[in-house]
Amino acid sequence: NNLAGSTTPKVFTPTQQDYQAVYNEIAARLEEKDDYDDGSYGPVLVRLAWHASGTYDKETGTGGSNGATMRFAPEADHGANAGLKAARDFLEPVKEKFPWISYSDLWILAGVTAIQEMLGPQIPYRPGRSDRDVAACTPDGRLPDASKAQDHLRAIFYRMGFNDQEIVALSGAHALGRCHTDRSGYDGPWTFSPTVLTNDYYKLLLGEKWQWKKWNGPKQYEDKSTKTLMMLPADMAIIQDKKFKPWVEKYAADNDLFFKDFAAVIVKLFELGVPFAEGTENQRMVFKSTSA
Ligand code: ZEM
Repeated sequence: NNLAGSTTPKVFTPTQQDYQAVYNEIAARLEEKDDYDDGSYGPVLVRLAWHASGTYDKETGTGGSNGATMRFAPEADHGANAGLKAARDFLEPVKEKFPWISYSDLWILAGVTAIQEMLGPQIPYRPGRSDRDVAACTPDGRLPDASKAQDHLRAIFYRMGFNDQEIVALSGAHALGRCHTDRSGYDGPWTFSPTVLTNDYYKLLLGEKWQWKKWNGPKQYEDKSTKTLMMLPADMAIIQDKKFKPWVEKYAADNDLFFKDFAAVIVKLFELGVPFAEGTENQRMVFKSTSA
C-alpha cells in the first residue's frame, strides 16, 4: 500500500544473513591479523564479551551486555578491563562497515565468532542489545578477583544467577589466551594451545603438579614440569572445592560434554540482563564457521 507522498521512514531490519556477514568479517580479520599475542585476537575478544556480560546483578537487573558501557571511561578504566581496548579497537572497522549493528550486539557476536573460529562449539546468538550512555556504567568490583578462592567465586557468579556446575563450565574458557603482566599483573597461558578451545584446562589442572611461582609478581601457580603454564589462585580453587571438583573431573574426561555445557552457559552469560523481545528465545541464530 505505497501511497504517493507517504513518508514512512525506511527501517533496516537485518536478517540472519546480515549477521552472518558481520560474523564473516570478524572471522576474516581474525585470520588476517595474526601477529597479535599467540597469533590471534580470539581470546581477547572472548574476554571482552565476558566482561561486558559479567557485570550483571540479578537483584537489581543492572549490568550485563546490553549497553556496551565499557566504551566509557569509568568502566573502561576498571582494573579488570585493562587491555580490552585492543579488542574494542579490533572491532572498530567492523562497526564502520556495518553501522546498523549496536556495539553491544557486535561485542557479543565477536565473542561468538571467536569461540567458533577457535574450533569451539557453535554458540546460538540472539541480537537485540542497544547501546546505552555513560549513566548505565556499573560500579567497579563486579568481576571476579583472581587472587581469591571459592567463596568469592560463588559470591560473584551466584550474583549473576549461575550455579556451581556453570561456574566450572565457564572457567574452561581459560583454555584460551594468557595473562599479561601489563594488564592483570599475572603472566603466561593456561594451556599449550591458547588459540584453540579444548578441555585441556581441566586436564592440566588435574594432571600437572602445580607449585607457587617464585617471582616478584602476584601469587600464581606454575606447572612443575615445564614452568611455562600458569594457574591463578581462583583457578586452583575449583579443584580445592569438593563441590566444584567433580565437574572438573567430568569435563577433563569428556570434551563433548564440556562443549555442550560450555555452549549452554555461554549463551546464558551473553544474554544476562538483555531485554529481548518476547518469543525470541526460540529464534536464536546459529552461524556457519569458516572451517565448517
Ligand atoms: Zn578470565 N582472566 N577470569 N575468564 N579470561 C584472564 C584472561 C582471560 C578470571 C581472571 O582473573 C582472568 C573467565 C573467568 C575468570 C578469559 C575468559 C574468561 C586474566 C588475564 C585474568 C587475571 C588478563 C590479562 O592479563 O590479560 C577470573 C578470576 C575468573 C573467574 C572464574 C570467564 C568466565 C571467561 C569467559 C567465559 C579469556 C579468554 C582470557 C584471555 C584473554 C587474553 O587476552 O588472552
